[in-house]
Amino acid sequence: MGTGANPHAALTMPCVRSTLSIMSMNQYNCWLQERIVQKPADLALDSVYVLKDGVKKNGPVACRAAEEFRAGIKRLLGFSPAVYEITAADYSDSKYGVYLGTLADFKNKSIYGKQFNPAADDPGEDGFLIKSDGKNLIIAGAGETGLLYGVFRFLMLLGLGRASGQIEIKEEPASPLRIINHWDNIDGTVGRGYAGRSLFFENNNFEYDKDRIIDYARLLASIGINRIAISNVNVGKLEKCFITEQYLGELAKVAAIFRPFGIKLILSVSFAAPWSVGKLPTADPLDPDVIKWWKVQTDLVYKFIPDLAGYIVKADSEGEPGPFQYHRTQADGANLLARALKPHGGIMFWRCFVYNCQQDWRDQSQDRARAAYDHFMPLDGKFDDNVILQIKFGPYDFQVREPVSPLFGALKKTRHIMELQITQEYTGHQIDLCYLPWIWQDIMNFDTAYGPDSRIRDLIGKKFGSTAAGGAGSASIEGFASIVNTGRDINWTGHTLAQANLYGYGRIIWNPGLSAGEIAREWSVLTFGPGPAAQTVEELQLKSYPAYQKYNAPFGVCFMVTPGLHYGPNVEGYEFDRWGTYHRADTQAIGIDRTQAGTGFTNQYPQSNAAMFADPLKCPEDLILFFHRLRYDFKMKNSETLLQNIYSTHFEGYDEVQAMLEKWISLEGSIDEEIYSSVLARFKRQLANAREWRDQVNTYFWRRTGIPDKYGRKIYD
Ligand code: GCV
Repeated sequence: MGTGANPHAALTMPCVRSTLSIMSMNQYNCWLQERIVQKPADLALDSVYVLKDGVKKNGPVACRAAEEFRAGIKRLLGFSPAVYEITAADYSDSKYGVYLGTLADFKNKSIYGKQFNPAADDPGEDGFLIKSDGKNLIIAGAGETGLLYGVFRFLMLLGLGRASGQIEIKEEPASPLRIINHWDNIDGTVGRGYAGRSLFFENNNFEYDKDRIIDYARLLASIGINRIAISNVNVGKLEKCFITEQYLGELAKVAAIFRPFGIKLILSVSFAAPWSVGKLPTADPLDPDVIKWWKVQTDLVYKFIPDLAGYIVKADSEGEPGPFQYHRTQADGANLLARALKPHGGIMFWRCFVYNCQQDWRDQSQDRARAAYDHFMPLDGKFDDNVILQIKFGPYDFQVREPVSPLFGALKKTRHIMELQITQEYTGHQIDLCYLPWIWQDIMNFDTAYGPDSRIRDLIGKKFGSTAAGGAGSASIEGFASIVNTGRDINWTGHTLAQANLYGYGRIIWNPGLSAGEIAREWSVLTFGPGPAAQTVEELQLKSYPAYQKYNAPFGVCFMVTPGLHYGPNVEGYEFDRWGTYHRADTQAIGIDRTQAGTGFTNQYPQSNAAMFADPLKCPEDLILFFHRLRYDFKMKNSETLLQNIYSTHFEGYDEVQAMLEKWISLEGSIDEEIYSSVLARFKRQLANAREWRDQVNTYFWRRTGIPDKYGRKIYD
């Protein structure tokens, strides 16, 4: 929605990889630090065996995996192991050491006396096995990407001090699609970016530090990312031409950098391209010339990038063109592009962020929260089999707290993924600390209530249509896409502690059973090393989301944020605007009634969830104002009124930020100085922001109601 200037230009710290000081490297290396850890006593890590030609035959990702193993051991143990190529017969010799390969390489081989049985051991696509008897180590990928992920998992274990003794690990990612979306523009700006300028673009061109993009690909691969779109879904004038020869050569170079890391490119395209780029009189999806244009253009794209994963389109949304212009459906639009992609094995990622952004605030009959379901549910089954709908996790727009979109669990005949937002558009612009795995964990555990095993985490990754219609399998979520929080700042994410959000995204979509706490622990130790500092940082991460939620818009009411910019409070900023984001607070009550008696949004959920959300006594309290219009004297679970709870959460949120700042100050001298001072500067700004939220929100409600805080805390007139 709209665009806003970045309020923290003063905080940006751009960098070129080769010019970094050793200290800055601590910020730059994220969770892949160069830090000598304790070597597992008997593990023979100095000799690595790969099947002669095996790794090479397996492809560039396998070669990269072997190289990453070598470099990772150097990073963590300070020596480079020797890599030997051996023949199949040599396996039975059982030299002590590390064996890297794919399951096919190890088929029926006996390694250090153990028979390897790939059929029984097969971990599934992108999966791996790690086995160790305490002396030797085998890392076997289901395929070459699995090998790469297995290598990174072993290095993570080493970094965490968990790589000694017997190891028997079999892992495969829950989500087949693990996608990063950039909203970068060719002029170098980043849509909703808070970490400096684009990693890929500058001066209306592709302009990047190649070493840095390699490092970026490594970071992403180390957390399992396998797809990336590098440019904005709001497709600019020049970016529209990315599907032409003018830019395809450049895109192909970027694709080549990511390829050995198992990451494939997705291309953001404009639905109107046949008209705006191809100069046809129309972009109507049923027009034969338009159909032909997409086919010809897509054939050209695949000549340059044969393994392109597909296209992503934002259609009929916030000014982006789409099929509605031609009175066609979203399915007509998506299928048009899907058919051009089909011969190449490409996927059409079609976003469901379709809503009326020209609403009249006076009109109470429309409810933006209904839009995605209303537009897409009636089309279930009408999309081609290479269309994947990309659905924002909530019905609104990445708010601090929203219910999970009712499309999840409901769509049975259409492939789909969930969209998250790592970049902190509404969650503090990477000035405020806000640890997002906290909310993602809640999303994963949300029960869609479509029968047994229908929590979001249960629906992920099941083969599409693998169980009877209506069962969980047919409602499978094939993975996740997220708008990323990275840019040219030294530390990639502006706020060094926001690296945990990128790390956490990769980890939780790989394994949705991981808790926010486990992820915070891993990240803190990998980043700061084991010890009290890591423990403090872990604690801060875990406290940050609840604190942010408290000083933000209360109880799921959403959008009390500065319009356009989306940082800092503006209680009525969106109240009389066109975006459909109203809370309609008056002197007696606040919120939108989304029950049957109101907009009927609750009915988009299956019966039990609809009943839960529709009853203010059963509705989760942090969503109560999303679903209900309540009087200020409504009694909350703690027996205090809604109004009193609004006051209290805002006072508490501020106090919690102050306590976090003090905790951070306690780390002075025990962690990297640059990290310490840059994070300190951000905590100070966060405190100022929390103060503004606290006082503006509390004053607003005090002025509306004339009811004071029962504990007599200061509310300004
Ligand atoms: C890419 C929000 C943001 C927009 C973004 C849009 C989207 O509305 O404010 O900047 O545009 O989401 O997801 O398409």
